[in-house]
Amino acid sequence: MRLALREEMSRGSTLAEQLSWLDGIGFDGIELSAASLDLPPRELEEIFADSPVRPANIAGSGALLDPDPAERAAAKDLMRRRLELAATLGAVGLLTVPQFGSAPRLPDLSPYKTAAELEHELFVEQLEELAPAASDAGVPIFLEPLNRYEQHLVNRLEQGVAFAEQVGDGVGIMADFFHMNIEEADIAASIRAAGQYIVHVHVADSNRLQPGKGHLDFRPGFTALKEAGYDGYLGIECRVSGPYDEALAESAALLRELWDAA
Ligand code: LER
Ligand code: MN
Repeated sequence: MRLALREEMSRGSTLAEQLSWLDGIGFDGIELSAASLDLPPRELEEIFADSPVRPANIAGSGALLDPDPAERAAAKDLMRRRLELAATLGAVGLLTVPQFGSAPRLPDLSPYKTAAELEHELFVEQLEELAPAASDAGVPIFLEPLNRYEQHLVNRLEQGVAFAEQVGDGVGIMADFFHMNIEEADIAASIRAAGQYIVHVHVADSNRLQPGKGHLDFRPGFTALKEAGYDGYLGIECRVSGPYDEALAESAALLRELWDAA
């Protein structure tokens, strides 16, 4: 298991400074999701060449289901460019949120199709167009299930797996303990059922503070991940309570301890 932190949570005014800070507090990777993605790929390669901290994953687009066709086309272009970047940098894949918001933005065309049906079918078509690019690049697009207040299309792991199975090669899912804590009946059972489809994991506690500051028991989920052969990152994504560096270093140590004991 390796530990990563979101770019937005990493201290420093340049990516090089952020990597150096992450190294200092014991992190192995960074999730590229902010300003770094505006840098030319060559510059990113050079910055990472000077650090032991690895690019864990790259943010994909959250606009694949935008009602505007021009926005959807731009979202697919962005996904293709970022798949190439993920392959170049050796990231595990493209973190993709199917849509944001608790209600569809497409029109309700019932009795022909409801908005939810249209979204579902459109998402399959979008993924079918992009999956060959992911397979060619050798890095998957992985879908992030979010809780019902942030997303409505994919709330649980099994819903992400259904898309991945329907589309085939090039599509996986991820598991975020904060969202699973809200949406899954049994986190460990859901992880076991999703098994090999899980390519990345986010961790935050029940209250979305750093692991250790809420009431979530990570151990059954970690055991299930280990049984599924998961050896990727745990990416911390949370608000931080306490002195920032110390609090994160302490949480990182706790996660390593819980993982080893699971
Ligand atoms: C949002 O709640 C979340 O978990 C992020 O990882 C979305 O990219
Ligand atoms: Mn997340």
